[in-house]
Amino acid sequence: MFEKLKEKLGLSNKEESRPSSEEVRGTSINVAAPSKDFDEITSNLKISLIEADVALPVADRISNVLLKKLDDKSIRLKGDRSAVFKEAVRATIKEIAAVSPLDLVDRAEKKSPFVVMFVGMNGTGKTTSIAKLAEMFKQKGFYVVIAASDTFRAGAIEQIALHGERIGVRVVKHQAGGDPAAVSFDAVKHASKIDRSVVLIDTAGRMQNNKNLLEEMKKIKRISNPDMIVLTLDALSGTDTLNQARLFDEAVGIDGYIVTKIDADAKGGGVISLLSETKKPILYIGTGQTYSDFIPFSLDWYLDRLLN
Ligand SMILES: Nc1nc2c(ncn2[C@@H]2O[C@H](COP(=O)(O)OP(=O)(O)O)[C@@H](O)[C@H]2O)c(=O)[nH]1
Ligand SMILES: [Mg+2]
Repeated sequence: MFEKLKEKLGLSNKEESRPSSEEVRGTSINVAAPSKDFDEITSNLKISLIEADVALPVADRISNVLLKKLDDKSIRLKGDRSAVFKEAVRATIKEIAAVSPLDLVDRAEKKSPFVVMFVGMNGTGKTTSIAKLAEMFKQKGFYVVIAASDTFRAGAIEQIALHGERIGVRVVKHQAGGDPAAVSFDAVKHASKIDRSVVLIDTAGRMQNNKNLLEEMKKIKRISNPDMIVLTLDALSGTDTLNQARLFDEAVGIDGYIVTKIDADAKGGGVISLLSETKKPILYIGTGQTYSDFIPFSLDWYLDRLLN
């Protein structure tokens, strides 16, 4: 997924900027390129970022910070100049997208039952991510209960019940069309009797303008009193990622994200906007459809793929 941005950053074009072999043989050389060069580099970078789905204000911020970094000091380098710019770009994005990390397992160790409610648009991967987390928590020795609170979409209860059977965790469910808040209440009540328990609440996909569903989501929150609310976002939604994050945060308050389908051919910029504009952590990323295709998010890991 990262190839496009990498290419567009213009960092792969080493020919133009490579110092002569004589220069390279020296120890450390001072490039001191004229600042109009830097202007051009940063404005190219800004265009590339926007094309890679980074939101305009974020692309602006990145290119301004980069320009300042490059202007502030003459660049000393041994060898490949593009590597130096790459490092400057990496440091700039790290600075702008830095968010305090949040460890879900660590939180769960400290409170039982640890209740997490999942929200997100239809098809973004709530149910799949819950199954992946259920498997992970089970492997770590937690007692896992899933609340089948998507009572709205046809087949949703069966889908999560099947995951529960496969993984070997309890799924609390009512009839289709039933009250999703009541399901979450029962799941929390059941888990309260057991030490080191985790409750994962699946909910129905929300459409931006569906007021009933938004109200229902608020009711599940009120009744289940979750320790955390996690929003799932599809990496393929590009610039809409940020809109979704803001909408759900306004409605129920979001503590962190799971970004799914990183394995698909997304441009990758949405993640940078999301972090820098909301300053909330990405907890995990989904990298495929099987339970093990799930890894804790790290900005370094992400930037390695973006820039190397
Ligand atoms: N390739 C890929 N597909 C995923 C990932 N996460 C979820 N999916 C798929 O996305 C589709 C919708 O997922 P689902 O969990 O039902 O979404 P929900 O409507 O939010 O509950 C399913 O076909 C999943 O297998 C992921 O990380 N990578
Ligand atoms: Mg679902």
